[in-house]
Amino acid sequence: MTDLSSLREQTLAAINAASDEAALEVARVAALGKKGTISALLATLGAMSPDERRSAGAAINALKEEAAHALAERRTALKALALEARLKREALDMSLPLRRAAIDAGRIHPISQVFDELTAIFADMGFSIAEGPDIESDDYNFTKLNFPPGHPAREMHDTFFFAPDANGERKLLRTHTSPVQVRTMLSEKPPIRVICPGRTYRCDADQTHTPMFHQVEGLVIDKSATLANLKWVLEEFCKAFFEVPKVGMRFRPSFFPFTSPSMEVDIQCRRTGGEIRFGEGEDWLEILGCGMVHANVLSNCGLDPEVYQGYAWGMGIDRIAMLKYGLPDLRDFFDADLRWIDHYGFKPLDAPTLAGGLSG
Ligand code: 2NL
Repeated sequence: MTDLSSLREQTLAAINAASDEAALEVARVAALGKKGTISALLATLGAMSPDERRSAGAAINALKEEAAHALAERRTALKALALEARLKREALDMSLPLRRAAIDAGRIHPISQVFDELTAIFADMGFSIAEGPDIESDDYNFTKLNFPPGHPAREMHDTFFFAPDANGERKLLRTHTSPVQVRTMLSEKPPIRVICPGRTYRCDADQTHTPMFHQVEGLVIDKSATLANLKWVLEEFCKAFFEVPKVGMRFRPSFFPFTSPSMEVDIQCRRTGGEIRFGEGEDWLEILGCGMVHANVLSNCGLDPEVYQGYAWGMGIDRIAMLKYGLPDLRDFFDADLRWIDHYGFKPLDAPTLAGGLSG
């Protein structure tokens, strides 16, 4: 019986010392497995006399039951411990800020937004979008547009010139998007209705000028494309863009080498305390230049001015983006400041449409 009581102590100690379920299984097999200590004792019963068997059998079976009970208790305790450890390990930190989904974190730059708005407005009027290279020939940027070499109007378009190539030709960074219209006239048959958005460059840098800026120009060529049509297109554009039901417009005579007659266009507005409202008030704000395409430009681009005529206009995107969205400083546009774009930018899924609203 001393054997039995020390076996009992050993077995219970091993069970209670098991620190995880695997160790507990080892203890179970050692005591109650086929070759376990208690199973071995049970196997000795067969060789005993009936009397011995009665008393030893009861004691051994009691030990077996006690061991089984201890195993079950230890298993429950280990499960509880494991759960507690897991809860501690996997605790949620409620103080962490929510991570913004990529689609919510990105913002559309106001210039891209204005490009998209212009695209929606002019696409609705049957215009297509044309694009061309930023690096242009002198011919497409100037000469074909009726700025011959030495013409004084070239002085307003000082830009960045590349070293002469093998033919002595000096490429340049385009000073307006007009060369895109030149390319369109040279490659397509009238009727032509295009708008040409893009980057443009001039040798200029101060509070209101950056060396790279953005323009949109429009061009219509047809057998009959008149000044009256031009005025209608621009008025529809202004109402749609500034999101007002009507707007006063003023056409003042001006000069551009590529148009004749040429005009600058002002729109009616009211300035109150740093805010501008369009379509009301007594103030005027210049927003674009326009005119009838010069006969020289038509013939330089392969169109017979006796058959075709056209109108064109051009405007600075950066400037109209500043006006529409109340952006105070042009230089902020190009600083790549994430806080600025977060504040002034537009949500990527709020694409401007005429039906759904241009600026949300
Ligand atoms: C302005 C004025 C203008 C044009 C651009 C143009 C293009 C061709 C032929 C004729 Cl190919 N005209 N473009 C016409 C008038 C004015 O821009 O102040 N832009 C910021």
